[in-house]
Amino acid sequence: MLKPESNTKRLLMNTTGIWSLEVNGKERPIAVPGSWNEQYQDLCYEEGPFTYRTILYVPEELSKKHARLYFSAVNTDCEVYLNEEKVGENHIGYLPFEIDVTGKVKPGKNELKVIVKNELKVGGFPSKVPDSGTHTVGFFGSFPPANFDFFPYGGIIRPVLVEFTDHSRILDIRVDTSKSEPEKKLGRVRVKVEVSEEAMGEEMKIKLGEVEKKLKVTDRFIEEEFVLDDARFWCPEDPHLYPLRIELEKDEYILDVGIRTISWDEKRLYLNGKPIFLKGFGKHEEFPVLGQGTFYPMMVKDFNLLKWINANSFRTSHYPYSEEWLDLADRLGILVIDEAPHVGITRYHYNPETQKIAEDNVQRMIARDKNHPSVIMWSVANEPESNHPDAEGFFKALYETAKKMDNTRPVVMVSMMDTPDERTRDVALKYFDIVCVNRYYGWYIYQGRIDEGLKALEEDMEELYRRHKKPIFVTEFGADAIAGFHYDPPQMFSEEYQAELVEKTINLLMKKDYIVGTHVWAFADFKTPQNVRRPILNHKGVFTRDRQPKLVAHVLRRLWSER
Ligand code: GCB
Repeated sequence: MLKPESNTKRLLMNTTGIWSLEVNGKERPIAVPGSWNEQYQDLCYEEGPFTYRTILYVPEELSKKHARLYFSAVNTDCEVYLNEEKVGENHIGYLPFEIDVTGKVKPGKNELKVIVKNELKVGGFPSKVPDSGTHTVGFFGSFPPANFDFFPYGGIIRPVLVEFTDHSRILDIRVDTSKSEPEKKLGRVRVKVEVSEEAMGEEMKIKLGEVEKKLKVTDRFIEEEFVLDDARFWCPEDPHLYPLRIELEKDEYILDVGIRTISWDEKRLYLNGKPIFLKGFGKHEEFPVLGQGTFYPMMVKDFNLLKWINANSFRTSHYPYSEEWLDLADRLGILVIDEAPHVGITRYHYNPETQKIAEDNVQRMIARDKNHPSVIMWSVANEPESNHPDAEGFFKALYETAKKMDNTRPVVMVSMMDTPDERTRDVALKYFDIVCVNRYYGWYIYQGRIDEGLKALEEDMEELYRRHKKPIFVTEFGADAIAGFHYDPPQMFSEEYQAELVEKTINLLMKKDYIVGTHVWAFADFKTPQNVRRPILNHKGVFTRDRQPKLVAHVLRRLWSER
């Protein structure tokens, strides 16, 4: 599935703006994209279902075209109606879905209606704390009872677009540069194009940079290879993109291509054949008032701050972000670990039906993001209950699904298990290409004792490497600091404590030759469900929620400029 685009042969209608929301039979305005929870106090904790409505005015000539309704993401369950006819439904958040509405859009006025529900469910997505009713304090007493540590925002969170094209059109493009030979500066770009039945017999032009190929479409799947001598390889220092243009008589699609390879061995991760160390963050796509709605100024600001702080990567914890994040990452040379919307997975997910849904989600994430050079790794989940015996088959299947879709990138699962404590033995981690773990020494364990915590962390890492003999990526570590809280000697929740913990942890981990990355949790403070551990926000941000630096930001900027 291709992201809709506006070009000389495609027309995009964007419905961004004020829609109408029906709550208990009454209409009120609602912004799309956005989450309902932050636009109205009385809807803060509501799961819906609520009914969204907007009007689309369609010119006569467009109503004869091929029409694709594209929802960039809706959280979570939704039914879509066009002029009172049900045209589609979707049941996972953070991923796009499309509905073919050719012949269903009338010339003139059309009503688009979307019924949205964002219900936390035990064993579902989004996941609910299994036995929340029995606990009153701590993480398990959270309200809303999300089985994860960020606010469960609902609504039409990303743009809704209508794309009009000719019936003879390009359906999908896949670019693979993995057979390139960076040491010889030889770029090999395989381009696979899928077209509609109506395009058969037409002429197609495929142009990469200055090289153009012409061919006759005799199959719905077309494959071509471009070999570039003296290619400019995409990398953080030189994120060069070659424009790829696919043209049919009445359709075209333009895509930026970065030529790069990614590989790994027992100890290291390589970009274009050279070892790379991942410096960066886990983060969230959320902001006051918007909730989880797509927000372009925040993206630009975050990339600006990633560059300022000398980071080279981030993980889209704990769900795929708006597509523009990846466009910007391609353009600015930031590496991305792309994560499926699988957070808070427990034993209640380990059944064939949910496994099928999870496999589908992984496929949809890869289908959406496969062509981005910035995406260097797929993460199939964050912190599942992976010490449960039934996790093994479930995650093995997710690994295989991802590999079948794309065997050019490492596939990982982010685990909080597999510590020296036998009870945490991870039954699934062994299937994955790189060992990704979240560790909170000096915070949740060894509270207030950074140095003792670090000794334990070192033993943990050494044992982990001995067991797995694979590169280790510490995908989370960190400490809460409430901006403006200071204490000497450093105490938990002070800016000094966070800065000391982060600096000492990085200094320790960077000495280990099997560690390929350290991601601080988190890039910025973010809103969570209510519980005694969270004063409205999770305060592990290196930046505040409005993107101002804490003390640790200056420390990281220095540390990451030195190595
Ligand atoms: C984790 C989770 C992340 C939390 C973080 C924390 O391990 O992956 O979602 O926000 O810990 O701060 O507790």
